[in-house]
Amino acid sequence: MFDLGHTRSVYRHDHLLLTPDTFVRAPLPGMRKANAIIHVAPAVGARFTQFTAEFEEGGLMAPAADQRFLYVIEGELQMDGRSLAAGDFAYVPADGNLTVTARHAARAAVIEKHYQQLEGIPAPAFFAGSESRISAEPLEGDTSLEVRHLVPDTPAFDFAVNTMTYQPGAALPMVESHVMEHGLLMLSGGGIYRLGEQWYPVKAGDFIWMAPYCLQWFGALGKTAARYLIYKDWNRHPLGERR
Ligand code: UGY
Ligand code: MN
Repeated sequence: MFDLGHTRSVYRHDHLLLTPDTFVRAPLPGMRKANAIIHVAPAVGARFTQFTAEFEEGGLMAPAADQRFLYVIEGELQMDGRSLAAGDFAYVPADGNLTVTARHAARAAVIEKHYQQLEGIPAPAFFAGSESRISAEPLEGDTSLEVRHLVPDTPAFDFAVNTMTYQPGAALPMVESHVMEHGLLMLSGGGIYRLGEQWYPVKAGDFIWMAPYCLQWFGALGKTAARYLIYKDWNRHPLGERR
């Protein structure tokens, strides 16, 4: 049902908030019985792309041209002879050449980024994991805000993906502004996100892109925890040189 042209989605020079009512689905090359909702891409100035891959029964997604991180949101996916259920994730290096298949309907968050190699440091290898097996770290000692690092913090990786879980009322301790950009998918709950000069109500299913230096702050509202999956570029010199 259209809502007289109204939506919470916004597109500003330093951020995007995209709500599910504005999502557009189309298959990417190499997808069969599957669609992509491309949330962010170099088309808006981002240096990565993030999309939600939606699989039908028997769906397939071909290997990526560069490194790929995949987090299963719903259902189960098969990759490299293993099954990944909701909350499981996998990292595939640029030369990984791994196809993703779905026996039944499933959805995954997919992040792809051109890999920036550091001189003398070998590129990372494939790995898979499960969010439930990652230990939670309180953010700056605040136990009501837990961070789980899904990608090892070693120099071989040029990005990080974390989940952040806020108990109702928990908030970021400061307004952040940093050189890293973010792709953020709200997984559950909701709250208020400050982006640039605006404050937005956000909830599960929403996607946010924050450009470098976008002012950002979040406070969780409601009676259940708010949780999001967040990407950032990481571990590389801002001039992009191989050092
Ligand atoms: O890792 C981060 O920069 C994170 N604290 N940012 C955010 O949640 N907007
Ligand atoms: Mn941040």
